Amino acid sequence: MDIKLKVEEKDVSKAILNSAFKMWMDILEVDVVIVGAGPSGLTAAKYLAKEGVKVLVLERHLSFGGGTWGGGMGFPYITVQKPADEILREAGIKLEEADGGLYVADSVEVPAKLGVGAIDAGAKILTGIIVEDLILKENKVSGVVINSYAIEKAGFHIDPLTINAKYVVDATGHEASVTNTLARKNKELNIEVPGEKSLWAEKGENSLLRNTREIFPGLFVCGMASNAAHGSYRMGAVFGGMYLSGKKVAELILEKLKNEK
Ligand code: 48F
Repeated sequence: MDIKLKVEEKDVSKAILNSAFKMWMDILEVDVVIVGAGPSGLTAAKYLAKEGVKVLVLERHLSFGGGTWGGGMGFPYITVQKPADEILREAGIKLEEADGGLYVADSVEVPAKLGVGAIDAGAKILTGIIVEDLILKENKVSGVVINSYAIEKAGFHIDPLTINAKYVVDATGHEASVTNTLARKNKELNIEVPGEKSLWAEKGENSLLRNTREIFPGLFVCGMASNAAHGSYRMGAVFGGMYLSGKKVAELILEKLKNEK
């Protein structure tokens, strides 16, 4: 096989910079920013983008999938229960039946296919970006303040950039980092973020759906962030509530967007 691969260094840089510039110009204003590309955030992104909503997912790590990859204590499987199994089946994920009404899925296949599903539906996932604050105007969240996670990690004092959004979703998992930031920086809003309780799987799963809501004008919580924001239980390596919470937040936002028209 005699193949000659042609490449000029400056063309590589030019191609990357041109695409990055176009992309950044396009995402400065979106309908919905989802903070965190874990199971709930990716599910929300897919169901919003599928309906033509302009969705941007911001994830501080270089990979998407959040706390799914390692399964339970490093054993590469997660569990899901009805009716959330439908969300995984729709994404083409293989499920095996287990005791107690559970299904088991491969913890690498799940985030890979959920990510592809969100991207194919039209969502943009941007990794390596941390949301460090919110734009708060006239008592409404109207966007996010972002920085490179590498810059944050290095501890450099470099000012951030911003992205405007009609709605922001805190899908940051156990930390509920976006809601925490809002509460910490704006004491007069009297937002309490009690943090999650210890583990009680069934209670945790069910409260997750109740706690998935608009917690402050313009700011929604979903996934584990919604339980952390309400002082509810954690649930361990059962993920049904996460997918249903992502779908629910998408439905709540779709309703809001519809009423705006
Ligand atoms: O933690 P994570 O997977 O959130 P989730 O969707 O799912 C929780 C489960 O993984 C699991 C569980 C089992 O049911 O309880 O823990 O609620 O994903 C949250 C993502 O948000 C990112 C973080 O890196 C992770 O990938 N993240 C957190 N804070 C920020 C952030 C931030 N400020 N900016 C950007 N990304």
